[in-house]
Formats: sequence, structure tokens, C-alpha cells
Amino acid sequence: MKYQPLDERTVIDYVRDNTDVFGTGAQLSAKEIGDGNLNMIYRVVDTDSEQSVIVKQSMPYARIDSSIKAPLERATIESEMLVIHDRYCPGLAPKVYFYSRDMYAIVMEDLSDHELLRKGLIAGKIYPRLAQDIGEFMARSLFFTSDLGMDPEEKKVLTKSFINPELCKITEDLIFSNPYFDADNNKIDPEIRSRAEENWHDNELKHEVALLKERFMTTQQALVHGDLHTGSVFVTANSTKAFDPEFGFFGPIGFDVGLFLGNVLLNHASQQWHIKDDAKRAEYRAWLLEVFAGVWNTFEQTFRRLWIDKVQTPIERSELYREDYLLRVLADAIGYAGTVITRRIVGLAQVEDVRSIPDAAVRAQVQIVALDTARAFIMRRHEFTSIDEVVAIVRSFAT
Ligand code: SR1
Ligand code: MG
Repeated sequence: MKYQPLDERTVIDYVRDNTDVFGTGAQLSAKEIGDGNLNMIYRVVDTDSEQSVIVKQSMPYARIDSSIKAPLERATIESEMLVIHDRYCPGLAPKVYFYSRDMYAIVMEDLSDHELLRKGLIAGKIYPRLAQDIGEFMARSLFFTSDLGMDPEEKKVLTKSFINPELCKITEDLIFSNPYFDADNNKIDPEIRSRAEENWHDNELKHEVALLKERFMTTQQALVHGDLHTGSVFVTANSTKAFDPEFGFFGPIGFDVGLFLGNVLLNHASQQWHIKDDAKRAEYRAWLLEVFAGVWNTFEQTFRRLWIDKVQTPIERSELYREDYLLRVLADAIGYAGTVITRRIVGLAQVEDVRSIPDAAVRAQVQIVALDTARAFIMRRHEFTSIDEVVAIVRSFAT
């Protein structure tokens, strides 16, 4: 089979020929439903039983901007990441039914009965399992692919399969470089132009961002999801699924944690517009901060428990080392949260939470709160000894 882009007709044959999800006589229909930045996404449905699958195919460029290099092989990385996530975090990632390395197309579980977490948060919905599920997903996927939970030789061999240079380059540019100078693909509203420019002249801030970028590029702590924002999580009241790990690579553990936490805070800031009633907004924001703290606390407790139960090598069994390691992950996570907040306010590919605010003055207020919080996170990340201290910083900036 030679690579060719699927369409709403050929995707049906692709599923029929390669899986036995549907019976031979099933009447199938397909629709392209993708609205992300990179790929084509088809939903294939049995019109009688309503049973369905998703087919996700790479294209040789980014959907959002065809000048950005995004090689087809990202689909191989994604399908292998999903298998690893299903192994270590059963129930917290979609199942893969079939993958072709020639067609770069993954057939996987359809989660259309779930909703995108980002959309749910914008609508002010509450998900009781969210903090626990995401904290566990992070702790288990990251512990079992680190040198603590995986044989170090096996990890080194596995590292080769997850060298992801082009997608890492997208992150290096869009998160760690472009927001800090007048890059062509930045998107800066005129109302916050001067605040964005402050960052470009802030040498202390740029120094800290350079250090975070250096850690992103040189630390191979564990196999990170690489793009774990609230648009990469599907939810219902009693189910949570992390998907879309095409940016996966061996990197710093705090990158995944911070990416998720930063996106929760973007929503927290954006509620200035979405919930008009002061009391209801305060209540929803309190829940978002519970999620923020709860994700970290679950991650930390689960990671610590796994460490105590599984690590046998004497040098790593040290409590001093373990607690220092977790504090360093916290510092990384808060620093990375600051960088991902900043990129979504001034860079390419912004978030609906903030972008959907039609009133320019309110949007600017939200954006500035986000940028100020982000700066404090990046500059002060080494001071924090608990997530509650970070929550206090968020509260001090909130409007
Ligand atoms: C060119 S891709 C832009 C963004 O979309 C993905 O979801 C990643 O977040 C990436 O940075
Ligand atoms: Mg994505």
C-alpha cells in the first residue's frame, strides 16, 4: 500500500479491509470531522447499529499552516504512544484497532459519546473524576517510562522510536521562542501589544525561558505526551481519556504536568467573560483551582507510591533524592505552565477559552492576567514547596 490521502469514500474501504470491527454486510458512512491544527479525522459509522470508529491520518504538512513541517511519521509515534498509554493507564486512553505505517492512518476507538474537556470547561461544566484521572494518567505514564519504572537499557532502546524532531521543533518555536520576539506568526491583539512587548525586553524572563527550553531539549526523563492540553482530553462525568499524543518524545516530566495545568488556568482567567454572575464565577473558579491542585497532588502521591513500591536500586531508594526529584518536577511544571499560558495568548494556535471572548476590553483584561501570572510562574518556580503556594499566586492575580 502506498501513501495516499484518504477521503470520505476510501476511508470506508480502509476500515473494512483492515479491521473486523464491522460485519461484512454493514452499511458504512464516513465524515471528515477534524478541526485541529494538524491532521484529517474521519468518523466511520455503521448506519444500522451506530457502531463507529475514528480514522486519523497524517498529512505531510500542518493543517493550520502548510509552511510548518509536520512529517507523516507523527502518526507512527501517536499509534505507539497510544498503545503504551493503554498498557500503563488502562481506560485512560483510546484503544487502537489498526495502524498502517504505509498509510499513516490510525483506526481507533470513537469517543464521540465524550466531549472535549476544553469545550466543557468553557461551558462551565464540572467533571468529578478529572483531577484524579489526569493525575494518575500522568503519574503512571511518566513513572513507567522513566528510569525509575522501566529498565534503563530498555528505555534507551525505546528512546530511538520516539525521536520526534519536527514536532519538537514546532514546540521549541511556538512555546519557547516566538512569543519572546516579534515573530511573523505571532497573533497579538492591539490592546495587549505593549504588554507582549514588555516580555520581549525582559531579559530576566527570557533567561528563565531559555533554561526551560534547554531542559525541554536535553532532558530525557520519561516518555511525555507532549501536547496534553485541555483539547487533548475527552471527558464524561465518569470517564477521562487522554488522546492525540503525536508530540510524544522522551522529555522532562514537568512538561506534561505544566502543559495541562497551564491550560486549566487559561480557562480560569477566561471565566471573567464566560460566567457573568459573580457568585457562580467564583464557585466555578474555586472548582478549577481544586482541579489544578488536585491534578498535582494526585500526580505527586501516585508517583511517590509507585516509587516506594517499585524502585529497588539502593541509590534511588533514598527518600531525600525522591522528595528532591518531586520538588524539581514541581518547579519544571510551574515554569512550563507559564510558557504554555504565554504562547496561547500571543503566539500561533491560541485557545478558544480566550479567543471566543468577543469584547476586546474584557479579552485584554483576561490576557493580561494570564501573562502576569505566567511571568510569576516562570520567575518564581523554584520557590514553591507545595501546590497551595502556587494557587495563592493565581489568586493574587485573578480579577
Ligand atoms: C502547528 S501545530 C500548532 C499547535 O497545535 C498542536 O496542538 C500543538 O499544541 C501545536 O503547538
Ligand atoms: Mg493536537
